Amino acid sequence: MIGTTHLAYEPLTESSAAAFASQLGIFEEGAILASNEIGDGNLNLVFRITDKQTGKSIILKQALPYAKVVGESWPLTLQRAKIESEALKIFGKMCPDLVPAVYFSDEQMAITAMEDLSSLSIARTGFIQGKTYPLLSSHLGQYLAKTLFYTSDYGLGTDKKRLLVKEFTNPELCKITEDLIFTDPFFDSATNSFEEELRSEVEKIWSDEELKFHASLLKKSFLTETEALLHGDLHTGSIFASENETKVIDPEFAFYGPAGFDIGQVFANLAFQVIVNEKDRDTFLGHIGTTWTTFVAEFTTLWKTENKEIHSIGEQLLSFNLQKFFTDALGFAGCEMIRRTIGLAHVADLDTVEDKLRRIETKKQAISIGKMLIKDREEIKTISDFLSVLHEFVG
Ligand code: SR1
Ligand code: MG
Repeated sequence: MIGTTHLAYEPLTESSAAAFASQLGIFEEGAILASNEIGDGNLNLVFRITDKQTGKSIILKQALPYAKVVGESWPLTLQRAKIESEALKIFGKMCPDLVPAVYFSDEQMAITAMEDLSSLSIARTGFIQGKTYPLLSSHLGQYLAKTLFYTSDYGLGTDKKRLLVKEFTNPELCKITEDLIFTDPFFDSATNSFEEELRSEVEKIWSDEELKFHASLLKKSFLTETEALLHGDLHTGSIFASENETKVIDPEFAFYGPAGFDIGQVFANLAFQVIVNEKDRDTFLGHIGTTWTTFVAEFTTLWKTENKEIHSIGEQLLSFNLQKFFTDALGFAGCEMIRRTIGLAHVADLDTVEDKLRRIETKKQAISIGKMLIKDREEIKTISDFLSVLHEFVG
């Protein structure tokens, strides 16, 4: 295994990544390694390192000291690499089948070596190519229930949870989310980006005081609540999928926050497919429903069987918490939908709709659904209500 103390940070190249990987004790001594930079995310370098003879491969992920999506004018510290590797280890213990294995991490070099998932596809990319991944939503429901329960006061116990809250403060990435999801889309901010044809819809958002009040309530919840250790960026670009498997990657935004935030990001990103994918619309509505019903069933079991807060086991508090998570999730989903449509870091589900008129139409639908979820989240009481409302909006 490589010594770490002497390593000073420098961004890897394809050849230095191969040299680094060869020292990790993962490959045979003298193996000839191929290295390819395959990162298409917003923040990091990602190398696939393959032993040319055996085909064995790993992923080396390295944080850059700036946001790749914008460039060096947006500096970022490297602390997120440690947050990500620690979060992967924690979530991996709770859901070993749903999280990539971590082989090695180095804080100075901001590197994590992990399982190569290239036999799977990024779920968003697969959706756009027409895949629907039948097990995705039951897997996501289980992932959400386990990670959100086991890191909560109820699953972890209050003393251990307090220590973990401190470990996962993650101020820099939380600030990105705070600005990009809860602030900038609701004002004329330079980070926003949208087609001119959407301007009148966007200006309506900026002048809608009721909407902005509700967005600021959701922002307050994001800033102040510490219900569970969240993934923090659980969109469909953070999920690898195949017909049989699902793996949740990239928890560099992990922090203690409101449980509904992760659930809401899943809802929102599946809802983009409900909007654009007429052929598989019912399947994606089904995915949203199954995510929630699986989450409720699994969370309820964990609550009743593994609750560390002996005084909290009552059914009434369980129902209260589940209803709160659901209402919060709807509001957070609304913010995510608006942000991914008119803010920074759009989603390919909408941006790759080729026909411009249709693209604008789908984006208007995303904005309308987002606004409705933010303002009317308290009125949508059940998952059936939510699915009916979504169905009505997409006609
Ligand atoms: C500057 S980072 C932009 C976005 O990329 C990440 O995946 C998060 O979604 C973040 O908001
Ligand atoms: Mg990411």
